[in-house]
Amino acid sequence: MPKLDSSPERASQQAPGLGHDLASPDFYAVRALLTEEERQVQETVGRFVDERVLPIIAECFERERFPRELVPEMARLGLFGATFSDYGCAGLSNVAYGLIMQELERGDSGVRSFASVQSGLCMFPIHRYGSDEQKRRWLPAMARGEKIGCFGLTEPDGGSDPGAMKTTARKTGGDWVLSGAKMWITNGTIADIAIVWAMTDAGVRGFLVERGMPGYTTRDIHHKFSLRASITSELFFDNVRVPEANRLPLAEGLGAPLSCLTQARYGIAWGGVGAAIACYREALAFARQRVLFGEPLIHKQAIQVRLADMLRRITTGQLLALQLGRLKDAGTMHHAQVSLAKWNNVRLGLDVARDARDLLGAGGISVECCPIRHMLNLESVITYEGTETIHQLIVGREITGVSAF
Ligand code: TGC
Ligand code: FAD
Repeated sequence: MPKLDSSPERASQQAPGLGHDLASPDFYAVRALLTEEERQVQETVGRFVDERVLPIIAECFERERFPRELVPEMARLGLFGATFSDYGCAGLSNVAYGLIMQELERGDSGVRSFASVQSGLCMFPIHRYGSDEQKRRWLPAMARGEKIGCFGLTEPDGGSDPGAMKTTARKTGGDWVLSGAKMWITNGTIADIAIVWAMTDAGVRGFLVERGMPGYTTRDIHHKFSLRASITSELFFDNVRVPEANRLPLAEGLGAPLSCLTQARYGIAWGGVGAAIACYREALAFARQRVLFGEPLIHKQAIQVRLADMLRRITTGQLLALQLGRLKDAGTMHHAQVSLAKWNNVRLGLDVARDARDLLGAGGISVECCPIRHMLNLESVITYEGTETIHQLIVGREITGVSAF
């Protein structure tokens, strides 16, 4: 069998075979399809996750604490707004951005969520739909991690149908007056700026609501069994006066917030693979060392079938994400392709996490083992950014031409 990676660190973990690489399974030599820069980005972020995220994340999850101390470090690595080449951003390819998301989610979905929201849901709409002044004011500070953003689309009465939103913005004089509430908002209570989508007489519009504006309040949602290392909040708007200068001038209609979702869903499609890799690695390491019925578990056919099935899912997810990234870099990606990838790769992450949890036996219910944390996190990931059903219906609409929502 070919040796996949000759670095001494990796080689020390290798036994013969293609799927054994504990550092990162690469059964179809996907790494060879990356550019040198993309490989370097993956290695750098992978090191950050190994050295800075993994040592603290179980404690964060248990204590319901977002590791905010990591934000400046992520900024220094250029992880925020990484695909933009202006305003102090790194100017990376979409594939490199995807690999960042994969590595972060190998650490924890909550850490990837923070980066997704900052980049895909906040910096993206300012970059795409904002005025020059809004871009100059917010983007460099957000790239440096000095200003944090959140994205308010979902409302208490339902998230799948954002076109039915009840939050309104009325024009009075030169200003807008926002009324309503948003729910399940990542980063809400720590955000300096909220990208808020509201219904106006002319349809959906986007507003930059700043912390401290009179009538704007936020509150954390507690008692979550999922994404415990991520902040999830409610936003309330009690007649908040927002100047016209804080409206995103180029955002017109529901297509604008939906285009932001495309960015975040793209990152999640890579992230699901990262979570699966973390679980697979732990299951494989356990199966190698756990001796039952006189021999390590890897000698058992049923265990090999389960490991093979995990690797099959991861490998198909890697190839899907990479081709999606190449389409995005070529400018030809369609949002329905993102839906299929988000659906497939989060589902595979959840399935691998659940099976790895079981393979670890009783120990698998401990927070010290990563699969149960990933499994619980992925219950959020499969719901947010469009539920699995919504993505199935988006693909169904592409096949049939019939909207069945
Ligand atoms: P529909 O008629 O399909 O679309 C209205 C207009 O928007 C266009 N469009 C898109 N454009 C870009 N990207 C997309 N993904 C787009 N989807 C649709 C569409 O072409 C149309 O344009 P035009 O010019 O013809 O007007 O609208 P609909 O009301 O039928 O809705 C369709 C549906 C159900 C797919 C949509 O509402 C939907 O995606 N619902 C799910 C909502 C959702 O995903 N919410 C996520 C909230 S944010 C979040 O969860 C953050 S988690 C953060 C973290 O990582 O922590
Ligand atoms: P609903 O829309 O009420 O759906 C309920 C059920 O009905 C689901 O199973 C759904 O699949 C099903 N369903 C819906 N429509 C149909 C249909 N037509 N046919 C068949 N079945 C259907 N939102 C933000 O705006 N910003 C954020 O930062 C954000 N962060 C989040 C963080 C977390 C941890 C979580 C859990 C959610 C977050 N969300 C955020 C909200 C998320 O986007 C919504 O939860 C999601 O869009 C689903 O909306 P809902 O929860 O209201 O479910």
